[in-house]
Amino acid sequence: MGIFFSNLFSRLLKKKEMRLLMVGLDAAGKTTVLYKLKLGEVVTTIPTIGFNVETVEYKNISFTVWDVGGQNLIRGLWRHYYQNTKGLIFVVDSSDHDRIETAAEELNAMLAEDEMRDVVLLVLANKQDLPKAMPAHELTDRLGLHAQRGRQWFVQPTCAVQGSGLYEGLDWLSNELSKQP
Ligand SMILES: Nc1nc2c(ncn2[C@@H]2O[C@H](COP(=O)(O)OP(=O)(O)OP(=O)(O)O)[C@@H](O)[C@H]2O)c(=O)[nH]1
Ligand SMILES: [Mg+2]
Repeated sequence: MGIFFSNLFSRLLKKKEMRLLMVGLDAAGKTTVLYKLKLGEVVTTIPTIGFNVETVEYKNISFTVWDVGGQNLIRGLWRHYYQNTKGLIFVVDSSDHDRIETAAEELNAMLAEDEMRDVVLLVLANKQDLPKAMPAHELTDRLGLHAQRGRQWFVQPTCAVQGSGLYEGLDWLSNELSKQP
């Protein structure tokens, strides 16, 4: 898979620095995705407030991963990360029926932020290997994506532990971003 990623990323990187923000509820699979991509050293920082921020720098791509959910008090801090973010990757545990509403609320709250107005959205419908995983079309409904008018979005089924679907998702994202001025 490495060769695919290097081709993809050289395309993603052709020009300027690109910031991708990856978020999702805890245990959605964000860290697994990050390691599976094998982009470089994953650096974890635990700010005093008590949540993890992981970053990977790969050439001119900066991947920042942030857990969301139960963090209402510190949501204001996300703004630092929104700035110059071109692509948002939202990772969802497709088998977590109990928390899909919460995931939808968090996602929609983020997308409603001014800084996120023009951001391209890639949803990773993760854990598709689990028996109760909701399919992409159901997640699309539950996340309210059809209400995202004027935004480019895409739901990619993935299994992060196996690495399946990750390349396809990022390929879509890189194509969309390369269309932007
Ligand atoms: N079955 C299955 N398990 C997965 C998949 N992706 C991740 N997991 C597992 O889900 C658990 C949580 O994954 P993480 O990558 O730690 O999730 P995270 O989003 O980084 O979670 P936090 O850091 O706690 O916010 C781990 O046990 C992973 O091995 C998947 O596609 N299928
Ligand atoms: Mg994590």
